[in-house]
Amino acid sequence: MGNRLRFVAVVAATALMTAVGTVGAQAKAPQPDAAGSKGGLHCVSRLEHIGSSKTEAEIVSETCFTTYVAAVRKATGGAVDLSVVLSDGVAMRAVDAMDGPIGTLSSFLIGQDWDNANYNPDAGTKLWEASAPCGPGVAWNVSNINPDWQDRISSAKGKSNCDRFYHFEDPNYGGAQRNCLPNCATFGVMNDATSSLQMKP
Ligand SMILES: [Ca+2]
Repeated sequence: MGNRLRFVAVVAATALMTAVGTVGAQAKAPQPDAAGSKGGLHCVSRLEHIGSSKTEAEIVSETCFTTYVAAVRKATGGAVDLSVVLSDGVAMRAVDAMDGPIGTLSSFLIGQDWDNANYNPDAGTKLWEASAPCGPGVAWNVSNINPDWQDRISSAKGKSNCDRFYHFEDPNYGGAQRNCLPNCATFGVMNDATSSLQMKP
């Protein structure tokens, strides 16, 4: 077991023990998630930089899963597998505890958005996957998010050193904005209003 896998296993086990100790019966088994589909609530958008840019990016694929656990596994290239835990809520707390780059050489979870406020996954999550974490000169700007997630985002967390996660009302980074540094539990006037994003170090 490599260091990363050992770390993940320890985090997952710790989160599981915490959940059992504090919320007990709330945990429930995740749904089957063998095949990603457009029908699942937990969607991973893969980003690639456009041309030689290190900041402007485009969505090159989107895969949706029935569980958050399966979406995290996809977004991290399999490096973070939390299928040992009993619920998406426990898995989310395990990911919360991870600092620095989360993923492998070519797949990193760089940001998370929730349809609901307060990181409640019941209405869906959007995970942003990219080939590199945020770092000096490297950011991930999405000038127009997919129509199925426009005007939905109500909470957010930047990951993988993307400590500034900016949400904009209009495409191409216009209109009102909500700056998450890196987390926003609520969005105020920007609730259900996001059309473009910037994930920056
Ligand atoms: Ca919403």
